[in-house]
Amino acid sequence: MGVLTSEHPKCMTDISSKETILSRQLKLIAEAGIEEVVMTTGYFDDVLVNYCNSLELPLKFTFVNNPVYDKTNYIYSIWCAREALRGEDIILMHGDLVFQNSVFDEVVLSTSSCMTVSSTLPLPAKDFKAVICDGRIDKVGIEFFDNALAAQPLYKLLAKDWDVWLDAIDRYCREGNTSCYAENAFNEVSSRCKVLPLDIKDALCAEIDTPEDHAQVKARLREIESRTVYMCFSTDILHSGHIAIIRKAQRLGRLIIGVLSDEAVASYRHYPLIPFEERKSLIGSLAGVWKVVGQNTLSYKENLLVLRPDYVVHGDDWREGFQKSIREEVVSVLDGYGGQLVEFPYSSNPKYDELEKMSRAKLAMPDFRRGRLRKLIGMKGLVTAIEAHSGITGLIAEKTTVLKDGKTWQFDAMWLSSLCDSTAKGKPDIELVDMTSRFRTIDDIMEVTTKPLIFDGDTGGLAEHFVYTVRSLERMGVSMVIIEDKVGLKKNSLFGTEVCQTQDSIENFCAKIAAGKKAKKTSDFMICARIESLILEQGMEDALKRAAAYTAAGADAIMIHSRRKDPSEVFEFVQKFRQADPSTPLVVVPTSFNAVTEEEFRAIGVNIVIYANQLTRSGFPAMQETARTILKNHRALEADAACMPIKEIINLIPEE
Ligand code: SPV
Ligand code: MG
Repeated sequence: MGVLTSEHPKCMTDISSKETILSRQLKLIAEAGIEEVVMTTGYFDDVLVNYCNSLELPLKFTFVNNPVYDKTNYIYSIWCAREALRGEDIILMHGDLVFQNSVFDEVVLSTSSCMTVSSTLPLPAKDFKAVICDGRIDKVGIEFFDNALAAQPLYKLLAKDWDVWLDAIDRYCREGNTSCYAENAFNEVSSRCKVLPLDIKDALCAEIDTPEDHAQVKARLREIESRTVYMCFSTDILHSGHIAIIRKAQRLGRLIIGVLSDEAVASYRHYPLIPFEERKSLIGSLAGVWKVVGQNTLSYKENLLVLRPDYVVHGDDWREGFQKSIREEVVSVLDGYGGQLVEFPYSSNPKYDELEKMSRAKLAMPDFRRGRLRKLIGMKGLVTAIEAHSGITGLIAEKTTVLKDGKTWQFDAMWLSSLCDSTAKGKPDIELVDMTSRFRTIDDIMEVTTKPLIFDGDTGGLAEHFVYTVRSLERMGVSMVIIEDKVGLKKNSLFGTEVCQTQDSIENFCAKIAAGKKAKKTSDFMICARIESLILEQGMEDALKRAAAYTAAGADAIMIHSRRKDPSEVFEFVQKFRQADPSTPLVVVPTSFNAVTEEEFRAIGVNIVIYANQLTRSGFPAMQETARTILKNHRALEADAACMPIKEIINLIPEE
């Protein structure tokens, strides 16, 4: 090695601008959580000791000097250190060995004793080769060529195997055989210590013996360390499991983390507790993260094609479930440019499940839940809500997800319909079910869900009463109340003009809105004015006039209702309203005009689509049919096919 080693031992040779062979080895050892290092020294003993201490790594060193290092081989150095080594599982390595992180990780994680070998490298003329017999290492030396693989002196040795080898070293040295390799002693006892070959193929694990080796290893290390690794993070509660996977991923190269957008997180999990920008800066400040970027969709494709990382890292849990198709797409994109997927075993941890539960619980709290509807509108442009009138329908709204076109779909919010709440209680939808009872339904739903709730406030009652309703709803964490501009005995709008219904005056209704606005305590809570002009056949002009007046009175949103199958009057209203008012959120309830898709509504400027009664309307006939079947047959057998199995119904709602 000439001038490179004229002032220090070979292991202190630089292999990059910031590392020597030894500092790199010791850093990897410390990162793997190993605490004790036994180092045999010889040449420049004091330089080496001072150097190791100057690195300030969390390692406890035991230095053992071989006083006759120039006359013996490393078998004797090990013998000198035998007392410090006996009875322990150890990693054994030569001081001039350079290996990439993943090689060391594999050695450390090996559950049996092993030696690194390569099935792809040509057999070296002068260096170690290992003879493999019955799947284990039989002989190690430079002289073996048959049944042999290139091998490097990097071992994991379990105490039971190592002690056998150490005894053989002991025997050798006592007999004066101190100029051979320690492996000569191993070869005599290999049948009694089971060391398996660990095939590292083309990965870097090389000794530096010459200036040429040195230049080559430096260049390979530079290439390896400039590799990039990509991971996607959606979490807003960072725990030690995340840190552990970041640590592992960064060992493969420069770690880029794609932080999932709020919208993408909300589409498959729940609304993030911490907004995107904050999650991004939090993750970007973690040690070992080279770069953070946004990931706008659950699909990795867009980012992978731009960043072309050498590796994508993920837990192996995504091989099943809704992430399976995302994984398949990642594999195919990586195949396209020669990238590699690295999957770490996923183990669910009750501690982390508990944290996830706590964050869900937080989402359900009034202050967290209330503002989420406004945020979702801002984020998505168009949000969907489905009817809920009980705990169980709330759970359906909360948990139903559909995987389609590689995306996960779920409802954004819940609609506590007066029609369905009344129907569930066997009562007509005429404001007969009083607020106390309606609040109980809110409680039932809130208790088992986290999504925002839109409350159907009917007419809102007298303005003097409405202010109290607003405060109660706001306190409970409801996001929006919708009140309709009718007075007197309210009937369901879908009756239209078939029954007697009276529309409120603009002045009166504006006063009610203004009173509600004054009563509310947070900017999160929204009061939506519902216009019944089209239902009551008062014409488009009236509807638009009212919309302008209601927004001027402070309405946070406008709902336009219609009971026509043909959506043209709703479309006309939305388009005309949007010309005058580009921002006030617009709500529709497409019960009659149900052929219109969400995308069509979005395109004309609608912000909330409410599926107001479909769960009640589908559940009721199913129950009625089951009752009839039992009556007809005088037993329940025939009804069973339409029923959910008992086991499923009792498991439907897990106990907390
Ligand atoms: C409800 O669901 O109670 C509504 C919407 O108010 S509608 O029934 O269409 O009037
Ligand atoms: Mg209603």
